[in-house]
Amino acid sequence: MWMRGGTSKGGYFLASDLPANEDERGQFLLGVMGSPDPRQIDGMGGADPLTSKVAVVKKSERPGIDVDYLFLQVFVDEPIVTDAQNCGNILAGVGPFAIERGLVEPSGDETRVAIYMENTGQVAIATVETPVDEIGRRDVNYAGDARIDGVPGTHSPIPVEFRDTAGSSCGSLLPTGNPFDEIEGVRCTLIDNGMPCIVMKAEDLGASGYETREEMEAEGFADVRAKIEAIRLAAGPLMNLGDVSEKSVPKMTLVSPPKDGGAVCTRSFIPKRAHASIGVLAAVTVATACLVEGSPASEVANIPEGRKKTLSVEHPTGEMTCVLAMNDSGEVESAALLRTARKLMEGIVFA
Ligand code: NQM
Repeated sequence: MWMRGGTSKGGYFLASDLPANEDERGQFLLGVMGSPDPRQIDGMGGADPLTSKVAVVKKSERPGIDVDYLFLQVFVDEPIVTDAQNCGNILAGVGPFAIERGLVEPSGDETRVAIYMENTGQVAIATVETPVDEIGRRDVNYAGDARIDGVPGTHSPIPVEFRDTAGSSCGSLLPTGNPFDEIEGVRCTLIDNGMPCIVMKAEDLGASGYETREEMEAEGFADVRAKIEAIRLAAGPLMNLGDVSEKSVPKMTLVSPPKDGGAVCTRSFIPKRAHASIGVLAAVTVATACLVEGSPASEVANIPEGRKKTLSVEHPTGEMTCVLAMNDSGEVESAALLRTARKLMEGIVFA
């Protein structure tokens, strides 16, 4: 099934429909997407990392969990398929897909789907609208009034809740134990609250932080991009990620003061191409960086009072609202976001 999940798009497969061998599965998915090729002309990929994504889903045998979800990033212009990162946008389509494929029985007008995210070993709960249709069956409803920036129109809401995401890939929230480290002369917060990210002040890199995606990918920004990549390669081992030269993590986010009444303004690289908006777990992680005392992000962010904080993370095409709940020690305990998803096509794909 091809679906849009949040602000990403990709192929959703039953695990049983894919080769069990990892190398064969990788080769198959490269063929499906048409990679490596900057235009992905011979495949389904959209010549953009945000549209060259795969969800592999199966019924879960874990107690209290409905389905297991493995996310795979198919690189556009390199022959790489990696499970080294999670994806909270593609996650938004997993609940509807699982119900459509009969892995989860709809249980009322709303069905809560407990999803084990295999990439990071954590759980997300997605709530999917499943009203009774005109022939008396409960079915996924995709139409509705929910709007997310980066996607035209409105769709049915899919609230997604995450718990215990700290250290998902790096072992701890702040893998170096510091609110910031200085790398290549730039103060950087190395942080993982669901997605390994490096958060830096845009001004420290000579950027405004309000560039468009096109400006960030233009020749005039090449020096900034080179600096960002040098920081990323140096930080990988410090974040317990090893050599990250062929990995899609850590993600790189420049932060600046909010411009549209939000909490913080962001510009992200994932990690080499500029993001059109911001990843879901990346937004949770960057919002968390704003709450770390002494971090560069905390210097530019506008943080509301209270234990339940609604933080609007501004990005190049709008904003993403994260609701972060804090525990007694002031740590982020859970995060909730609103996403939408839509079924685009189902059928047989050829590699
Ligand atoms: O951070 C893109 C996206 C993502 C990841 C990327 C994501 C997340 O926007 O949870 O969703 O960072 O490669 O789909």
